[in-house]
Amino acid sequence: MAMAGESSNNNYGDCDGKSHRKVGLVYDETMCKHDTPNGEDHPECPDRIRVIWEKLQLAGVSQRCVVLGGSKAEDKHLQLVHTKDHVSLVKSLSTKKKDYRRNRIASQWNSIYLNGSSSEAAFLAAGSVVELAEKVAEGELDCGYAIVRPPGHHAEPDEAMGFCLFNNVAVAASYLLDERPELGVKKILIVDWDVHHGNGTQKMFWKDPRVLFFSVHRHEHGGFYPAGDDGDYNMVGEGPGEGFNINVPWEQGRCGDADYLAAWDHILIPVAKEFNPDIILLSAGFDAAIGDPLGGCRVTPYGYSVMLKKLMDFAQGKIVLALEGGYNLDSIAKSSLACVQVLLEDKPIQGSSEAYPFESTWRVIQAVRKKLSAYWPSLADVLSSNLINQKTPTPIIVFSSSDSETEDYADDILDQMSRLNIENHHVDTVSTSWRRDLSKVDVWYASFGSNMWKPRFLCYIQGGQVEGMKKVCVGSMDKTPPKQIMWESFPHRLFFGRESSVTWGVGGVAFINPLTDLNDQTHMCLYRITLEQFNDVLFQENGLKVDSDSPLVDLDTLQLVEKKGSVPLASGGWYGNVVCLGKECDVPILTMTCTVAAVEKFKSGEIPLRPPSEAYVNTMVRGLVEGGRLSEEEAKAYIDNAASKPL
Ligand code: X5A
Ligand code: ZN
Repeated sequence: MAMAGESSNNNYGDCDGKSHRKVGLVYDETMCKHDTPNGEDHPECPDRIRVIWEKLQLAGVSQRCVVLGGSKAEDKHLQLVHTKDHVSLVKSLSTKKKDYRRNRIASQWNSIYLNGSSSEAAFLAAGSVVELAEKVAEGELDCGYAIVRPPGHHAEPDEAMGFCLFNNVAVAASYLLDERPELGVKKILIVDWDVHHGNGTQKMFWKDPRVLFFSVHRHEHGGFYPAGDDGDYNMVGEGPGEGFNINVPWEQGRCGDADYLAAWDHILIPVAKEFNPDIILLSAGFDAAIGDPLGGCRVTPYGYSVMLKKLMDFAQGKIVLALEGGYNLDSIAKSSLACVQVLLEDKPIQGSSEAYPFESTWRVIQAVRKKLSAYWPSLADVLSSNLINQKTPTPIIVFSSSDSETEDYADDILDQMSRLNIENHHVDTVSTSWRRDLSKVDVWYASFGSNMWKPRFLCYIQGGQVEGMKKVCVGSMDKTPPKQIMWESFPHRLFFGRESSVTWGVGGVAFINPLTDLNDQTHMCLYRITLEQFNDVLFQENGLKVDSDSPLVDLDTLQLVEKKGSVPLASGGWYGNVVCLGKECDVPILTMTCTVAAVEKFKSGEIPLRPPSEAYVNTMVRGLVEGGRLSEEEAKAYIDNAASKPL
């Protein structure tokens, strides 16, 4: 069993005489035994809680906490939120000795694996949160952190899902309210900062005004796990529980400290003041942390510590953290340490965040405030435009720093830029006519290859070079950044062909079949740019110079593309076919790919299909992940699939 338990102490007054808070920690090695049945890798792995525990020990903070071993949940407590059937099914898993029977049960749930120790771990995880919450409610401890697994917040009354078997936090909340009325806990605030929506917890307290459930999560209009509308901000609870369920559904990935703290300052904190909880339970998943492979967000340990600190102003600091998700071992260990240091109140929080929230963040926050202001008057004020107009600046172009030839490249850029200026001058006096006309027309450029990564695409507009690129781009004559960016999927087949490219070296580049196929979906990042800029992108994509006297796509060609769907260009080149994918806000969506004839040659093998190079894949994955379209896992699988399926 644990090296925990024995190191328990009550040394919460520090040697400097300052009184510190009595912080409980639960850790029990037994919960590491829950694992995949055949030793396959899985992000929800035993090392998650081990690395957290080791970090707290190495930092010397666990020694200053009251350490508790795990304790098993009682059936009757689990049944406060789960059905009898669900509790006995999970209990039976340990006695069903055959793996195949457990595998069959697991396969009937969504994202669940089971082994012979899963049941024991699940009972310990739930029981440990109950025990810790009880001690905090009684006042024996001031606050605490239960380092438990399997996680809990996806588990529904009659269903395990999303790596969760029992809803640990929900069981603890119901236990305090229903089984221990003498403790005087009448109102509980549950905060769920796991990157996923706490669908299970929401269900369990849907009609219950004693529990205010607040979940902030990546939602992407229902596309992010757990998919659907449950995590929408319109889901406010029902009956007596109406207004006591608050969802903050991010529309995109990459959210960081600024976004989370904005949700705290403009939603959670004002509501918490009005609700005035007797205790706070925190579904503390660390999968919104920077570096998490599933979350794609960017919260730093500093961000977590500020969020936690702000919550400690309520319920006289009675707060219980329970681990939920979090899959980057280093990130979860550091974030956990930052949180425990806040619980101990041993030193001021160090750090800073410089960015502003995303535009989409303000949109979400305003929508939530509007919807919830019917129940929480403090949300009724309109946010000042000074506040919501603070935006994160466009990321600067990243130059390769690991490359030994950096200096040559720098020279190269200077060289090309200066030539560009001369040409600019020349263009101004001689052949500006097409540029002037086309600069007045907007198009959406739909990218499906490396241009999905914004810094890479910006090289075609502003000039420059990013990690992995072999050459410097001169950019467009008009260096204005895209006016708008959005993501969409189109029913075209993505594939990779050609032996190598000038930009990425050996390996295929991305094409789409210009013909639609309703069985296929290609993710595309759409940039709203001028038709002049689109021509400069086309020039560069096809290896041509940007100082041409005539455009590849003029106003007549644009009309033709809109009418016919696609038009091959005189330039030839790999991307010698301009395709119109439709319209958005009355602006045509254009992309560039090969011709239908070339697709036939790819099919017959006359032109080879080729998987993309590593640098190219990495750039596409970065685009999909940083653009908030897919998780890293999903992005890799998506590209892998396109690169390996026969045409
Ligand atoms: C607890 C948690 C995530 C499930 C993701 C399934 N679950 N694809 O983070
Ligand atoms: Zn999660």
